[in-house]
Amino acid sequence: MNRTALEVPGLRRLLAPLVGRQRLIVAARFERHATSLFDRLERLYGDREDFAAWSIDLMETIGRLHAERPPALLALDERRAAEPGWLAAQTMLGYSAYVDRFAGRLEGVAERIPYLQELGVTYLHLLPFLRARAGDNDGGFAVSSHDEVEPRLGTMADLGHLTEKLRAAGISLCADLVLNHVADDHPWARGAAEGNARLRDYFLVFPDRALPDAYERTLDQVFPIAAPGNFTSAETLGWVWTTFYPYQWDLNYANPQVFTECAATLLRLANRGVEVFRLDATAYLWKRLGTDCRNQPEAHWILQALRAIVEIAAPAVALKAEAIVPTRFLPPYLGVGAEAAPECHLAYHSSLMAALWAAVARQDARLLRQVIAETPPLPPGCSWLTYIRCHDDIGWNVLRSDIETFDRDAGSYLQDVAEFFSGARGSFARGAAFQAQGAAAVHGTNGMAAALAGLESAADEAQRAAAVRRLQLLNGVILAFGGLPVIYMGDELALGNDRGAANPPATQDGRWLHRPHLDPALLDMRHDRASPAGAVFADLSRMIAGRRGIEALAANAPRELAPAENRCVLALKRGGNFLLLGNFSDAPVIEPLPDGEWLDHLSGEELRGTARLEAWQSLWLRRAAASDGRPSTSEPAPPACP
Ligand code: OTU
Repeated sequence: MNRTALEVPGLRRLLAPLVGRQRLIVAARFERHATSLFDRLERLYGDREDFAAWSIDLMETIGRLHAERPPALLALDERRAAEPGWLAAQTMLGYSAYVDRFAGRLEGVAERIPYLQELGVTYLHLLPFLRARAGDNDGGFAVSSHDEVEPRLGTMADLGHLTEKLRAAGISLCADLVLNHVADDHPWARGAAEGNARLRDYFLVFPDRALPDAYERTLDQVFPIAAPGNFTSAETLGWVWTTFYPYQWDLNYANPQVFTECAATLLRLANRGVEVFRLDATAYLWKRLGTDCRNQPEAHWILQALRAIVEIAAPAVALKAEAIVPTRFLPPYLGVGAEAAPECHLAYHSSLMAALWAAVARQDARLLRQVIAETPPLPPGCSWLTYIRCHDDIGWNVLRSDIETFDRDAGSYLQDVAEFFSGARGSFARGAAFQAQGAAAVHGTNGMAAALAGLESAADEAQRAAAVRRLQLLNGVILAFGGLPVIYMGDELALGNDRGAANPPATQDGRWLHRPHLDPALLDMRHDRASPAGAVFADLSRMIAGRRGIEALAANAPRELAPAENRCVLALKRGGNFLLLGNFSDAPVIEPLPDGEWLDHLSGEELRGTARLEAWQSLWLRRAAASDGRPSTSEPAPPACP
């Protein structure tokens, strides 16, 4: 197929519904992105007979949806095109919440905008709010309609009003695009089950167990106890691919119509004012026999094609990869690597998140240093999403290969960490193991940050203060690391576990332990520094405000590990004049400082020569004078216990 031959009719169909200046603008964008778009589409679907007709229809769909884009968003498209680095700025701060748990309904979220502004939030991720499956629905990740808001939470009109208000407040809305699967009661799944052959081809359906068994030989399991296996028997269809819960049917991206549906869903929501899409479970989009069916090249081509479409039709939009995989698999999602092309703007750094907690459990920062050393610099405009908690469990297995660089027995290492957070051996943590039965199994850990950091078990003032310092230490790293830090709702107020969701059987979803409602009493306490809620809120607010003024903390500014003498210390340099020191241990330590005068941004204290770090204390040091006498290294420093 001659590519240019398709681009010409494609462009014509794309522009057909557009007039005036918008026609010229879109034509210019097409000029820049069409080659990569058609290249990826051809790689994916070029050997199909209907490829030419399909790809031209896709252009028509894109043009039609662009024609519906409201003027305010067209203006935003132009603004963003002029500031491609917006997500990487150190002024960006994220917040993630379930609509109902945060504010009841979408209208309630709008009422909480002043609170978000007080915290400094510029990016709000609302967990899935589209119509979800009746009954169990994985917290909304089983979507039944892409064109309706879940009635409990509001309406499409409410969504439009909310995005308008958020935009006016300088807050970008991030929404989930659950592109890997739909609910079994979505019209596509219903149609397939009722015998519609066109819709059956939207799913991965097998008449018997032959192929499912062959695939299973190399597949992992996301919910090994609550949802074992990757296939579900559906009466009229046979076996349907279901990576997650049996009621979440994986979509068949080998069918180009599925790609069109996905692109159209994205553009329709973008026209409602969604500015960032959290592309759920991106690693799983393409299946290949004999592999773990994650991170396949085709999954990247799909994302690259979506990116090109966004560049043409809604360039204000940013894409975020939710790929919970070891760090070495992440760069391609951000357009880094041999065969890479622009793909997502953001990617979750789940290894950093898990390694932070592992450092707390082991009182040892070596794994954390290893993960940071392995984190490559990103192209301009891209950013890591840094976080300490989210609505999911802390998945430990992403860390295996990093642990193996210094400890052959990654299994025992992680087992030790997971046990620690479940409260074993007198630990201060009050979390729970997720999808792991028996002492040897390692999967994930549930629990709110405050409970994991020791607030729930704290019996006296000293223990409470230690827990608050642990939270400040962890939050300090995600704020200073160089990325878009996202606070999980309630963590800013040391909100604890949802006690009503404690101790469910492993066959149920234990993640509800850390999905509590925002407690209005804690909100009221936020300015009372004597309360844990107020102390955490004050620490966080101080760091957020400080960060805003430090350009060296932007995502694209240089990051480097500095040597640390104590194994429990993380020393992270941002440029020549900013040094984060964090003590991941319950004993005070002395760390030598690089030459010169240093000023702790958090306490205002002046330091020279050495720094004494109390248990779990962190310092944000800024150089008072110039010149850095001390060499830095990206090697993990040698162990030397306090
Ligand atoms: C994502 O998660 C969501 O964040 C989960 O809440 C959903 O259950 C899931 O997709 C299905 O939609 O593997 O790469 O706790 O880390 O399920 C995506 C396990 C995922 C999650 C995992 C995850």
